[in-house]
Amino acid sequence: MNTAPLTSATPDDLPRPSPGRTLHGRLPEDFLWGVATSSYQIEGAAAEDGRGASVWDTFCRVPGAVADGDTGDVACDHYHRMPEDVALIAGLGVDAYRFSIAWPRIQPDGRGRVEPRGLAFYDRLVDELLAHGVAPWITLYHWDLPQTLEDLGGWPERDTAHRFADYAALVHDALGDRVQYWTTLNEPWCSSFLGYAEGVHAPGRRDMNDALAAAHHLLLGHGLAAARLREAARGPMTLGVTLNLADHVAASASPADLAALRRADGLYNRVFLDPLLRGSYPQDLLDDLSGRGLRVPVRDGDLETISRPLDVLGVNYYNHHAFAADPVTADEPTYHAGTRFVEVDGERTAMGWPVQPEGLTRLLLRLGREYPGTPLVVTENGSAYHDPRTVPADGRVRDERRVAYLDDHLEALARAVEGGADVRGYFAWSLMDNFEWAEGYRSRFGLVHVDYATQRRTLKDSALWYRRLLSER
Ligand code: IFM
Repeated sequence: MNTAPLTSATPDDLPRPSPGRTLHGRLPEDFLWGVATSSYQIEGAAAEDGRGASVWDTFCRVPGAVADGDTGDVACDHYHRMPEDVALIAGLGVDAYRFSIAWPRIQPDGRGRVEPRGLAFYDRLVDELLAHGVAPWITLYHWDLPQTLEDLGGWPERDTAHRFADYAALVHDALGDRVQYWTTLNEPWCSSFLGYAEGVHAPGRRDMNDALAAAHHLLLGHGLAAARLREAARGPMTLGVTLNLADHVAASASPADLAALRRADGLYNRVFLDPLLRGSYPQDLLDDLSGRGLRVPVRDGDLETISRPLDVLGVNYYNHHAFAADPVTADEPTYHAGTRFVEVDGERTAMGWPVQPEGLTRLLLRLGREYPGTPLVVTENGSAYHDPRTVPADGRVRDERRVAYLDDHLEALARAVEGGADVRGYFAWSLMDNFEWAEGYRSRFGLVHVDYATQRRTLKDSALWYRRLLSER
């Protein structure tokens, strides 16, 4: 166990003043504050207690797929350090902790046989959180599809949606007596388009029709799982789905660039928002796709299943892009056909992502305007930097750019609330440095520094700043 002091900093040393006094009065009284992680990014223990392989275990072994050949085999070793990590979370003063369940720990083959040791881990985690006064916020799927299901066709196969609903019901049977907050999917855009069209995330396939089928079956899986959870609910339940959404802009006001923006928005935001919140796919998107020989495999009744009311829409916001028309690729059956990114000036994070807090205000206001009636929670927001691998000798990780990023985005959120957006909570991404998918361990998103050689955790200045902000409520 880590017995070293978690930091040497004092509140007075922190870079920016806490926005607590100016922020809290502008947010709802019961605003929920949290930090977030996901299973494969932090747990490690990849081959322990009967856990099956996931698509990410396989993908990490593909030469060149992940930076530096990194894997999640050990990650933050959270599986073995869970009580210490829960104490850390509670020490920040958050109301809730958003984490995901690894499907292959619960059903090593993605169907049938249940692994009790996997369920027992999450059972202990939930109890530990509750004992510390922190509400568990469960995400059922944050990208670790059991490899056996991928071998049977993965998300492009309709059956995977039914297997997901069975798995969701199993997890709810075990934890539903103590957990109020349930998210079915995290960022289905990444699972479908990065995983099956662009091939840069697991399972690394490149076929746009497969990606569209995956997107639809993820949505169907959400709807089927949500129905099972509602039926089984034994107490108050807050049920939702989390999307990564962006406030994209056009590179110019030309009709061609505006059309590129419409297409980009369709395949990034509206492809999920419309089926979930309006019960239909956007017609302009379907027309664009069919013009390129592409289709979404919708069957009768699917959209009713997908569009049952949500208690909350989770919004993950990091940045947005400017889009211009690209006539050269216009007819290709690919994800980016007819559009291209245009570089925008300004600050960037270690991921190369532009820093655009104003986009969060616009996005939240747009959701309230165009998809009214569903409360919003920002379920992820944060920034990666090349923080040092080891903590400097004075014990301080001075991540002032992350503090500024959080401060500016919280101000942007408060402005959206003042403008009428119904935003009920905010989760910083991420609790601690972790496995950043295809980027491996290079980019650090944590409020808490992890020294991967020793697994020592150290609160960065951003963690202290967040803790002070929450203590000022
Ligand atoms: O680390 C990821 C997370 O798993 C999903 N949302 C975006 C984060 C940063 O890339």
